[in-house]
Order: sequence, then C-alpha cells, then structure tokens
Amino acid sequence: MRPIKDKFILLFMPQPTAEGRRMPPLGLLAISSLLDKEGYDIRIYHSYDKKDYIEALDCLDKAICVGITSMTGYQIFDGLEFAKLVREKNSQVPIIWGGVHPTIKPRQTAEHHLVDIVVKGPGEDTFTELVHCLDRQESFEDILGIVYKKDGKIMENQGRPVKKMAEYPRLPYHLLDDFVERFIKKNEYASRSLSYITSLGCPFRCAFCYLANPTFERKWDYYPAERVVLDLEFLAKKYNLTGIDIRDSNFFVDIPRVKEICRGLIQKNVKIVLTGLNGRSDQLAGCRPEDWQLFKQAGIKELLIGAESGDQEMLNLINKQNLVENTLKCEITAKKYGINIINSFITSFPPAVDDKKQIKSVLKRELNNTVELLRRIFLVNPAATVLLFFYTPYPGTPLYDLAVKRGFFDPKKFEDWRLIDLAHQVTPWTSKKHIRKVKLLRVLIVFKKIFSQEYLKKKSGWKVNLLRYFGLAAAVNFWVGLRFKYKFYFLPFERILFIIIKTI
Ligand code: B12
Ligand code: SF4
Repeated sequence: MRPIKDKFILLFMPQPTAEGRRMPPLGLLAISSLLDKEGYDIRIYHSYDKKDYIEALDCLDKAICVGITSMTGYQIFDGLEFAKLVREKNSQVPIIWGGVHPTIKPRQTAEHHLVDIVVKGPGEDTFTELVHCLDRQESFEDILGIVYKKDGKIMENQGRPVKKMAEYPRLPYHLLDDFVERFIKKNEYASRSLSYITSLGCPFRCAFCYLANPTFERKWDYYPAERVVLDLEFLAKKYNLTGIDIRDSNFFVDIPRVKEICRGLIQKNVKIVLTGLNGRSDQLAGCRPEDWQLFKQAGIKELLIGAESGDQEMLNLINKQNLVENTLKCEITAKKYGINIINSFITSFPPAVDDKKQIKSVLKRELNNTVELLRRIFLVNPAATVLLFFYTPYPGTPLYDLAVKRGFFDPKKFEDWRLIDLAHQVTPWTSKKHIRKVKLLRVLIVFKKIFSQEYLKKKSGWKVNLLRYFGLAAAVNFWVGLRFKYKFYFLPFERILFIIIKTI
C-alpha cells in the first residue's frame, strides 16, 4: 500500500449482504472525482479488505474525514460496525454518510450517534465542499444538501440543484489501483470484466422501484456517446479488460445514443463484450433488425430486462406501463442475434385488496400467469435465463405504504433498517405455500435451462454425456415442462435433486 500522506480522506464501502458480492464502489469514486483532481490523498476500502483498512484506521489522526456509503439493509449494519471502529480509534474525525439510504432518510440517519453529517443526493459537489471546509477548519453549516447535528438538534439544509453527470471528470478508477484486480471479474462472456455506469436514473416511475421515490429528482441523465466510447476504450486498455458490466438503471432510454456508442466502439475497434445492460422490453421490442445487428456487432452479449410479472393486472398495479407480450417479443428477437436476456421477475407485490382470501387468490393468479409466461419463454428459447425474486419494499416508493398497510415492519431508527434484507423474502402477506412454490420454481427454471439440448450442446465432460446419452436431460426437461404447463407444485423433489447435483 502507498504510504498515507500528512492528511487523507478515508472512504468505506460496506458489504451489501451477509453473503456479499464485491463490486467497484462507483458512488465513492464519483464523490472523489473532483477532490482527486485537486491532489487530495483518497483511500477507498471495501469491507472485505480488513487487513488493508486496519492500517488506515491507525492513521486516523491524519484523516480529514471518513465517508461511508450505504444502500438500505445490510450495508447499514456493516457500515455502522466500521463507524464504531473509527470512533474507538478517534473521537474527533467527522463521519459522513451518503448513498441511496441516507438520501431517502437523511434526518433519521443523522440522528444516529455514529453519523455526524449526511449528504443527500448526488455527492460530487457537496462532499467536495465539505472536505474543503473541514480541511480549512471553516464552518460547513451553509453547504447545500447536508443534514447535520448542532447542539443536539438536527439541522437540514436546502437541497442542492442537480448538475449533469457529464460535467464531472471521468471516475478516478486509479484510486482502486492497489486492489483493482479484486474488482475485475470473470463472467460467462469475459475473462476480465469491470463495472462502469453510462447513465443515472430512469424516466419511468414503476411503483416498486427506488427511483419512484420523489427524493430522486433526477429523471434520467447520461454521458454523451463519445464520452462513453472514450471511457470504455481507456478502461479496456488500462486494465486489459475483455468485458465491461454496465450498471445503468436503464441503458436503453435513448436508442440513438446507444447506437452511437455501438458505432463508436466498432469504429475504434474496442474489442470488449458488454454485459448486464438494463433495459425495458418495450424499448427493445421497438428496435429494428439493423439495430439488433449493431448491438451484436458492438459486443453486446447480455441484457437484463425487468419483466417483473406475467400478469398484466399486476404490471398495471406496479405502474410498469408495459405489456406482458413485449417480454416474449424481446426473447424471440434477442435469440435471433445470439444475445442472452436475463429475464428478471418479481413475485408477491402487495395486492391492492384487503381481504386475506382475496390476497391469496391474487398472488396465486399472479404467479400462475408468470409461470405461463415462463413456459412460453422456454418454448421460444429452451436455454433462456430467468431470475425469480420476492418483492422487497423500498422506502419512499408508492408500493411501500401499501406494504406497511399489509404488515411490513417500518423501521423508525437508522440502525433498524439493517434488519430489512432487500435480497431475501421479507413480506408478511406471502404465505408459506407461496414461498415453497417460488423456491421450487427457482429450481425448475434452472433445470429447464441446464437440461436443454441448446445448453448441453455448448458443454462437454462425462457428466454432460451421461445426461445426454441416457436421455436423463430430456426426461427432466419433459417433467419440468409438465409442471409449467399444468402448474402443479406438490412433492417438490426437484429441490433435493438440485442439492445433489450441486454437490456432485
Ligand atoms: C452497483 C450496485 C450494487 C453493487 C454494490 C453497490 C454499493 N453501493 O455498494 C452490488 C452488486 C454489490 C449491489 C448489490 C445489491 N443491490 Co445494488 N445497485 C447497484 C447499482 C446498479 C449501481 C449503484 C451505483 O454505483 N451507482 C452509481 C453511483 C455514481 O451513484 P450512487 O451510488 O447513487 O452515488 C451517488 C450518491 O448516492 C452519493 N453517494 C454515494 N455514496 C456516498 C458516500 C458518501 C460518503 C457521500 C458523501 C455521498 C455518496 O454520491 C454519488 C455521486 O453522486 C444500483 C442501481 C443504480 N443504477 O444506481 C443498485 C441499487 C443501489 N442496489 C439495490 C439493492 C436493493 C441491492 C441488493 C441489496 C438487492 C437487490 N435486489 O439488488 C443487492 C444485494 C444482492 C447481493 N446478493 O449482493 C437498490 C438499493 C435500494 C435501496 N433502497 O437501498 C438499487 C438502487 C437498485 C435497485 N434494485 O433498485 N448493488
Ligand atoms: S423501468 Fe426499471 S429502472 Fe425505470 S423505474 Fe421501472 S424498474 Fe425502475
């Protein structure tokens, strides 16, 4: 590790879930972009790198401040654990929190004794101004977009007008250079892939999505195509990448921009695959064959579509403003061009009915219609990729209030939000039977894919041959097809089979 200078800024990315996944801390890089240009020594640590950050904690007397980012849920718990360590080592250094959750609940966050200042919303300018004031030991009380404590009272300053993301410099990935290899991942399509973001926000307002919270006033903002191309070219060369994982909420808002990015990558001969691109099925279903051809040529290998449900009434309830049929249309077209779609479904949204029996019947209908759509997707593409999640209520969204009405625990203290696990089932109106069905369906979805001829064709080895030659794969596939067609879920022996297969 590079020696720490006379003064430095310590930034921390807590672990997202108990199991955790490591991703580059793009938010922390964004708030560092201006300060890095000014020459500040900025140290960014991931929760997994305890050995490394312990060293930095020993130098806290040189720290201008400590910054912690957090989503709702487990990151709060992990972030507070880190803040505790900070406080034990140094009672003076200001602890600043920012990110999705502190933005949604700024006052509640600021009330916690391990939080000194909260930055609401985009942090590039607010954090830079804060660091300047703290560094010069000047008052920070007039800075826009902060919430802080003064004489035991919570003070909330006016919000800061949101600037265009293109006005800020390129994210300073080099700040991760000590550990960058830990963020470069292998995936199905690329041996070395890193995350990048080309746009923020989304013009839609689905009632379950965190973007439906009015706090996130930025509708959709983006880097122009030339900038994206230059950034991708730079990252690919610098880190010897073969892929980039695009983490936008909605990459396909402006199709002409997408096409310009594709053309730019082709012209500059940037040989990378692009994965994880979030888009809506209506946006993609509207694309022409030549657009899809261009996507393919530019290296787009994988799209992530929030299909959400196969039940049109449910789509309407969650304000998806989309049609079930578009999911299928996209699957058909993407298959033609060899682009894989990750179809993401969510079950168990809070129904708009009060009666318990009615709730059950709505959930049953919703799940059956989703299974029907899955059946049709697998007919079109036997090796389709499908994810099935339980709905998790995000604070501040229109569906959140309905969820609370249906019995969801509404935390009143910052630390209690750590109990809300956004990655698992948390909704009290979901019956045990529904949960069992979903757990079985998750296995069936995987079986349908991995036992398909299309999938097995691409694989080799004795296990695959065994499955192929003895007709085992075809038998499992046929059986799963029956489950999908007739929608029966009793005797879920496949779950045991799945565990056995995983252990072989
Ligand atoms: C990358 C990402 C991740 C990464 C890590 C993110 C992290 N921050 O730790 C990983 C993959 C680990 C992750 C996991 C999860 N994620 Co996630 N993730 C994202 C994603 C796609 C991008 C975040 C990002 O980098 N944005 C770009 C930066 C520039 O913006 P930003 O983070 O908002 O940062 C700005 C401000 O918030 C602020 N800021 C941020 N941090 C700080 C810190 C300080 C000190 C200051 C001053 C300011 C500040 O300044 C920044 C610049 O303006 C977002 C969706 C999106 N497109 O934004 C979801 C999102 C954040 N994830 C979300 C969720 C729920 C999850 C999960 C917990 C569950 C799930 N269903 O997805 C999982 C866990 C699953 C698992 N098994 O690991 C939700 C959060 C909702 C909420 N209420 O908190 C989001 C919004 C997407 C969604 N599903 O709706 N995620
Ligand atoms: S389209 Fe996707 S990103 Fe946009 S509001 Fe809906 S769920 Fe959120």
